[in-house]
Amino acid sequence: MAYYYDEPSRTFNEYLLVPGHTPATCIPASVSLKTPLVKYRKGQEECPLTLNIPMVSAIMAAVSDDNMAVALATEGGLSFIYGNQTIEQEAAMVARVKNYKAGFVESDANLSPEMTLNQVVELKEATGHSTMPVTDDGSAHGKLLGVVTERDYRLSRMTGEEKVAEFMTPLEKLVTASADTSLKEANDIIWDHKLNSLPLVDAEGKLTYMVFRKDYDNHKSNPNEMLDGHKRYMVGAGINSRDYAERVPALVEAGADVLCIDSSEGYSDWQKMTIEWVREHYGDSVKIGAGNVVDGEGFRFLAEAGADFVKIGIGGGSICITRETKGIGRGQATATIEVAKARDEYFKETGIYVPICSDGGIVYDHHISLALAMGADFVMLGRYFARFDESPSAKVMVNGTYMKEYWGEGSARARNWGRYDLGGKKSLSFEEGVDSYVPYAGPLKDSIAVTLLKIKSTMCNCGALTIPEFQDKAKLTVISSTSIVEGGAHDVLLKDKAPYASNM
Ligand code: RVP
Repeated sequence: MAYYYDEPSRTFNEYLLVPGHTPATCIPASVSLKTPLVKYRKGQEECPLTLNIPMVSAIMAAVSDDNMAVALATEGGLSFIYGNQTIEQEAAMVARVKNYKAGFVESDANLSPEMTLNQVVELKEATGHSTMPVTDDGSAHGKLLGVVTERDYRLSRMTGEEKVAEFMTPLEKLVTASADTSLKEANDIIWDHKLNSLPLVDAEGKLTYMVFRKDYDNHKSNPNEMLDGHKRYMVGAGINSRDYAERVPALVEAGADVLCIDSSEGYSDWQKMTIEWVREHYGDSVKIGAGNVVDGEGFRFLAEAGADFVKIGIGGGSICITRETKGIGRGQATATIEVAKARDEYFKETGIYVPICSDGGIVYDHHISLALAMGADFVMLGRYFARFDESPSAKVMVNGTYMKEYWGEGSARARNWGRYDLGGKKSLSFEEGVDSYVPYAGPLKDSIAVTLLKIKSTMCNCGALTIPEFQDKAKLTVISSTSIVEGGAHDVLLKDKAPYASNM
């Protein structure tokens, strides 16, 4: 006879935190959101990989490319580059993150000396950049001949047909620095010479990077940056349980800091075999997460298989219709609570702490706080990150409002058979995801700051300065459907929706 659970499976929206005592020392500025990403012997050693904020971006083509990875690592989180692309393409994205030098910009608005002022204006409009290096072949790494900024031309007094060579600031009048200049040195030169930008050139006079005054200021104001031992941004990458023998070496070679098997259902021999292959070839030096599971049994299976972290969630993603198409899944809150219990039991038995990640179904910022309180070490979000400038998807106008496109990996658009197929014909037999729009939300930096502040405030209301303390002290209550209504604005006529009322 089938097994029946005693309790219904619940979502985050059905829970609230009951505040605890807040000591005077407990203020958001003092809260640390550091959290372990991979397994370790808690209490006996340091976790080898720690997130500075408990947020990672989903392994999805509409969410996590190299651009998003740099933006999120800057804020202290981590992206998992999507795996539903060729091995070469994915490895190239990882390599671009690892080679990205914060503050060093590969110019995307470049001129050749023969171009005209009209073309300069066009390029400025297309890229939004007003400082343009002039190189012999008009490329980002050609021989540097000069620079054009808005101070070099006056549209009202020129015809537009003038050649760049006639009005650029030529090389001999520019301050430049050698290619091996550090960011700190570049900044000193910028300040000493009152510059807005500094071109770096190699021994042959070829342009390598531009350093801009404003970027250095940005770089300085990111104390949470996720950097590796060589001060490079950290990045994760998704893999599947099919082509791992080719994909893993390419990603490791490209510099991926952590991998994650991306599957809608992870309690399977395929995942075990993938982890075993990684252990056999790389020992513990390659970190690999697995999932997704929704109960303690699934967690234990993957922990025993050697997973470095375990991801939770089936069917809760905003674009996911797995529950409708296959009738499998579990409310995200219940799944998180149960897996957290299994994680703690496993720790008691073995001394090994395997971090868990609640993946999907985060609609409001406070859902992140709830997931953490329920025991998640970090959360994975797709919809949340898809809304920002930095996500790879298109920004489109729909009925007068800007939207970003967001589609599931199980949608016909993504055709990510590696994530859904259970063996056989290497194709998507039916859809488990939809194609959608999400409201455009500007730059990641602005929204994530508000989200993190909300989490820290909630933690302070519960008297906690760290995530483990929060998990220890949190008191959670299931709420009735009428109290959900009471929790929003009610019985008033809303004048306007408050900004940041939710992240929808
Ligand atoms: P959300 O943040 O609610 O948008 O959910 C993102 C998660 O949804 C992903 O991390 C993944 O686990 C899941 N997903 C991705 N594609 C699909 C699908 O097509 N069903 N589901």
